[in-house]
Amino acid sequence: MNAPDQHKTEDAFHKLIHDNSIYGLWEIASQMTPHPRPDAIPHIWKAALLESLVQQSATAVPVGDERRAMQLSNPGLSDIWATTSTLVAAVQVLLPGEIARTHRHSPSAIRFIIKGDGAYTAVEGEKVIMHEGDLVLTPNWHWHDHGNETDHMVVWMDGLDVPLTKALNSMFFGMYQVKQHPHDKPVNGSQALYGHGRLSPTWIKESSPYSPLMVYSWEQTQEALFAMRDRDGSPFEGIALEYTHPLTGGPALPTMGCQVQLIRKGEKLKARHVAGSSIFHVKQGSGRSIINGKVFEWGKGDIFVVPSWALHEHANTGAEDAIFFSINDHPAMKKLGFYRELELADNGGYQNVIP
Ligand code: GTQ
Ligand code: FE2
Repeated sequence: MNAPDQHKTEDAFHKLIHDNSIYGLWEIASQMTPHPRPDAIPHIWKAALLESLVQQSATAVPVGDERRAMQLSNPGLSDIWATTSTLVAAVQVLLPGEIARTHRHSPSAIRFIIKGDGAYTAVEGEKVIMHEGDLVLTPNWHWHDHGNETDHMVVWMDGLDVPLTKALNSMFFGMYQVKQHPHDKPVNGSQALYGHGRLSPTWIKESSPYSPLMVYSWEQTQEALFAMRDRDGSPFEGIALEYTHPLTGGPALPTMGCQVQLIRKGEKLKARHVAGSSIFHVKQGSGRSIINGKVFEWGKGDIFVVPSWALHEHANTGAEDAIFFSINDHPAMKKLGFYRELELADNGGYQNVIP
């Protein structure tokens, strides 16, 4: 058989298999990339932009059935409801007197309070009072509503594992029958029970995959960070602390990790890859991160993304200590056996940190 005839036969064969919803491995094997090549790109949303949008949103959009939450959409992803392939972050605004009605969903959610004290998220009817720098949890399928009974605007960053939930075809959502679930539990009750570090109530037997502590106060977080300020910390992350489940020591939520990190004045951290994505909020300070070769200058209030496997390094170039709050998909990645870290070695080659 001569070559042209053979190719004709192969083309016919390809058409035949494609018409029957079949593809050859030889046609698609390049998708087995040597390492992750996410469509999500490194990106930063600057505080000046976010603050201006926050102010404008107050008059431009009411809190209707949906919350006034501006979802940060990764420019590289075709799915607009995604900041990374697994997580979405948003900036939410609640004005004095407003109530965001009670609902629940299978994605887990966190709030990190950016501006304003005294508003609340009620989780299963338990009011959790929010202060700047606090981390508030809304575990998967828990009824929640938000309210602002203060005289000032409150702003927070939301983080949810929406894209992960969608990828796993696990999205469930429901509205509560009435606007607000009865607030019939002690205010900040979870903090009274679980907010005392290593001291846990013995009479409560149940443990859940999510943390029973609904708020991690900034006061405690800051105290912990600065108590460790003189330690070496991580060469990649500085003084980095994970918010943990008080009963298990595991992550606060089963899918989404939350962490805070102190990058000291003058500190320059090392570069590495992580299989898993993160979204950072700059709580204070200023500096520079290089993500996949691109320089991102950051300052207070900025939000930026490190997609999976992007080579990234952070440096504090400012005049004060810098603090990041971040969310990541590492708990999900670890449970599924996908989590990896890879450090760039001094010789320019690679060296495994976690093989
Ligand atoms: O405040 O409950 O940014 O359900 C996205 C979905 C916030 C919320 C978001 C939500 C919420
Ligand atoms: Fe929600």
